[in-house]
Amino acid sequence: IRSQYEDFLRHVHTQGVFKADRTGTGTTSVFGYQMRFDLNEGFPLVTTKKVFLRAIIVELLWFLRGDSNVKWLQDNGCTIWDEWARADGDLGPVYGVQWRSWPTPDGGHIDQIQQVINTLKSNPDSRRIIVSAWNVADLDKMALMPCHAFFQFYVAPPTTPGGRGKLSCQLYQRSADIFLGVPFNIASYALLTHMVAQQCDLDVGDFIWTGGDCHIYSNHQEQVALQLSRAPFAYPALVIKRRPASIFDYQFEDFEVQGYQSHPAIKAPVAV
Ligand code: THF
Repeated sequence: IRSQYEDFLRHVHTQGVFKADRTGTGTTSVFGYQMRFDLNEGFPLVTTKKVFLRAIIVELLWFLRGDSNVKWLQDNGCTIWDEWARADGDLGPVYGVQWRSWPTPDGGHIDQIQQVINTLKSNPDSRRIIVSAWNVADLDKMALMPCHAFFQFYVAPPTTPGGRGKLSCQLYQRSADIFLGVPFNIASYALLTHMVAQQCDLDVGDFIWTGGDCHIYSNHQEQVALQLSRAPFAYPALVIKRRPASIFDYQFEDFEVQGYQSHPAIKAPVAV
């Protein structure tokens, strides 16, 4: 049984330094950390507290729509972005907008997700299979600057003739709310890796999570102590029940997680 997340939580809980932050909450923080999840060992949904996959799936589908208004999220029962939305529900040119329609200086738009799919199919050895949400020129128009900012795909070639390549993904997350956000972020990118692999006829490899400012908010300390007193269970399994026509055609009902055994949920306030 693997405990990459719990080891990370414990590391920052015990080794972190006190650091003030934008939200005024205060944190215990470590700069730089990496976790690796072999997606063949199971789906990396944290088990030491109950994590609600519904919000994670809905949020990922919302990114892939290129959407930046919380209305669609709310209509689908996901409220995790409400705190940051403006009166009309909009968040500015956040993740989905940059993923699907990064604006170019000549007035055009780049669909980074479609480009990733195309490159994985045509040139899987490429070292340029990257999506960036960190659009420097747009940062000041965003309700919140991207935390998970930059990710890269990598294909390990087949090991047998006629075999399938293995798709890995590495994320760089500049700012990581370890207790509330990171379990969501890990599951979200693991799910995306499975979806991209399915669309490109690849097997899954590793999801690698790399963090910049990795912090535990001061008002999450008790929750973290409780979580660290619990022993992890084995990871569940992800089943994708259908192969949609494109990476943009997945629906909530296409996903099922089987055998998710977890400890009870732990409530905590989110820093805004
Ligand atoms: N801001 C902060 N301070 N932390 C974050 O994790 C974070 N995000 C997104 C944007 N800003 C952030 C929003 N993502 C929850 C989970 C993810 C969020 C925001 C909030 C949350 O409260 N989770 C609870 C309840 C889940 C539910 O309602 O279903 C939990 O117990 O997990 C990270 O990218």
